[in-house]
Amino acid sequence: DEIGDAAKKLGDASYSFAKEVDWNNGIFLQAPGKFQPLEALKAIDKMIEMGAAADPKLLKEAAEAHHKAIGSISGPNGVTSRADWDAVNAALGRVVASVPKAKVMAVYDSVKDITDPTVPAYMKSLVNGPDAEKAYQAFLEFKDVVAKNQVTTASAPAVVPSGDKIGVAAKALSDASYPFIQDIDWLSDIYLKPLPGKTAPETLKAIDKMIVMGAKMDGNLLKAAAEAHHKAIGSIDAKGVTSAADYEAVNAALGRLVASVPKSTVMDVYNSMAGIVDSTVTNNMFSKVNPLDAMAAAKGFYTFKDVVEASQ
Ligand code: DGD
Ligand code: CLA
Ligand code: PID
Ligand code: PID
Ligand code: PID
Ligand code: PID
Ligand code: PID
Repeated sequence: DEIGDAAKKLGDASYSFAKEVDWNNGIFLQAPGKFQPLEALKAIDKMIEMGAAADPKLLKEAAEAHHKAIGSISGPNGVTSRADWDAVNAALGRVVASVPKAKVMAVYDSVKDITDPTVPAYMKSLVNGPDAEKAYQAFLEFKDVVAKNQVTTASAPAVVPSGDKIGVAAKALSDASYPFIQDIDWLSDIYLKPLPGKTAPETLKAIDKMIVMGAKMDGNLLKAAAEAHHKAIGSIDAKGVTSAADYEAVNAALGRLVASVPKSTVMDVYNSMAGIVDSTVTNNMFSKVNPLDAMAAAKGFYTFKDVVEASQ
């Protein structure tokens, strides 16, 4: 297709840049300017809306392309192969073309709002400048091809199941865990801190398992889960806590999503995460909330999971 051909040209002009970027740099975990959690949440919300509007099949293919690309990484900078670089660009170009332009620009504008204007020049200073300029020029040509193939209306909204066992169980889980949710400091910057003692390549292995799980999920249920998060963001209070009803809808949506993939795929995520999250992290989280609330939430979760497993 046209976007695939354009991605080859983009690769010709941008792969030297890709090789120069230190993909393992811890700086990418930092906020791109002043830490403003509620403004950042707005930007995430625009990405969620864009994801919810995208063609689920193309999202799945993009996740698969990223998984493949992780498999061909080489060298100290963590760069993927030239062929996989092109394939990721093509897949993302197709995702972008599957949503109306305004949804893409809403992401751009909201990310701009939280990005310090000196960030781009600083990033450029870390690589060979002319290579960055060449890559940007090629991106501008690529985007014209994407725009030419872009839809003007979003894909249909998700079909949300109702009256199912997971929905019923989600109410019990949410009643048991909402007090815990209200104890958590959602506006803290601790969630942006690197995991103690873990390197980027180690963390990437766990992310890869999540990508694999995402690629196997039912596309309609994934879209429904994204829509539920978008609605939940719309009802947050000053501390970032969503309403009880929207929290319940998120739990129901995520439970159905988990049930749409094999158990072993879920356990691969859990086991890889358990390998990088040590008990100092979970104990620290626990120390900041009411212990009884956390234990009631945990009990609720371990009951909920049996219902999910039964529908899996
Ligand atoms: C936890 C889990 C939460 C950990 C929170 C930190 C996670 C950080 C993730 C960082 C992600 C980095 C990348 C993000 C993206 C970056 C983008 C650039 O507190 C365990 C041990 C292992 C815990 C770590 C693994 C958790 C993995 C969960 C998957 C998360 C995937 C999502 C990641 C983020 C991305 C989302 C999009 O399981 O867990 C606490 C448990 O720790 C406590 O141990 C459990 C035992 O496993 C269990 O067997 C049992 O003993 C239990 O239960 C205690 O404790 C007992 C009774 O048995 C119960 O019935 C009940 O009564 C209970 O007590 C009541 O207290
Ligand atoms: Mg989420 C999970 C935040 C958008 C899909 N997400 C998580 C949690 C964290 C979070 C609270 C990971 C850390 C953890 O396990 O803590 N997400 C979060 C934010 C946003 C967001 C702030 C921003 C909008 N997510 C989002 C979107 C999607 C997802 C758009 C796609 C639709 N997210 C998604 C999935 C999962 C998460 C599939 C998870 O599996 C993971 C999670 O919650 O795992 C348990 C602990 C969790 C909480 C504090 C909240 C849940 C409370 C449960 C139901 C009860 C508590 C149990 C116990 C005390 C602790 C967990 C024990 C553990 C062994 C499971
Ligand atoms: C400017 C000035 C003009 C010239 C110009 C110009 C530039 C405009 C630009 C630009 C626009 C632009 C847009 C970009 C957009 C990037 C969007 C990224 C979206 C990320 C998402 C992430 C996610 C997910 C995902 C799916 C999940 C939800 C999420 C589901 C259902 C200024 C040059 C024209 C770069 C969507 C993918 C996992 C949140 O206009 O004179 O330069 O760049 O998890 O969804 O699961
Ligand atoms: C524009 C203007 C509007 C019209 C429009 C428009 C277009 C927007 C577009 C577009 C946005 C867009 C985004 C694209 C992004 C591509 C990103 C590619 C990333 C590839 C990576 C590969 C890799 C890896 C991997 C992980 C490793 C690092 C690597 C570590 C730690 C402008 C059309 C709406 C195409 C990251 C995955 C293995 C490098 O808005 O008027 O057209 O395209 O190895 O990580 O090692
Ligand atoms: C233990 C001991 C026993 C008792 C027990 C026990 C506990 C086991 C547990 C547990 C397992 C477990 C699993 C959990 C899994 C969470 C999985 C999260 C996945 C997140 C994903 C994120 C993403 C996306 C997304 C879609 C995108 C891709 C991504 C596309 C196409 C120890 C109690 C049985 C919690 C997939 C969603 C946006 C990467 O066994 O005695 O306690 O928890 O962006 O995909 O866009
Ligand atoms: C298990 C064991 C296997 C069988 C199995 C199994 C089950 C795994 C499961 C499961 C995993 C799972 C995960 C669930 C996670 C739910 C997470 C809910 C999060 C809700 C949030 C709501 C909110 C917001 C929001 C953003 C705001 C904060 C809030 C800020 C900055 C165990 C079946 C495979 C259900 C985060 C979105 C508005 C609070 O593996 O044997 O069954 O379920 O307002 O952010 O303000
Ligand atoms: C213990 C012992 C067992 C019993 C038990 C127990 C307790 C475990 C616990 C607990 C685990 C736990 C985990 C918590 C996790 C919270 C995760 C929150 C994530 C929030 C995010 C917010 C954000 C943003 C956002 C984007 C911004 C950055 C942020 C930028 C660029 C010990 C009870 C099971 C509480 C990700 C989205 C706005 C950070 O296990 O016997 O008690 O709690 O602002 O992006 O700025």
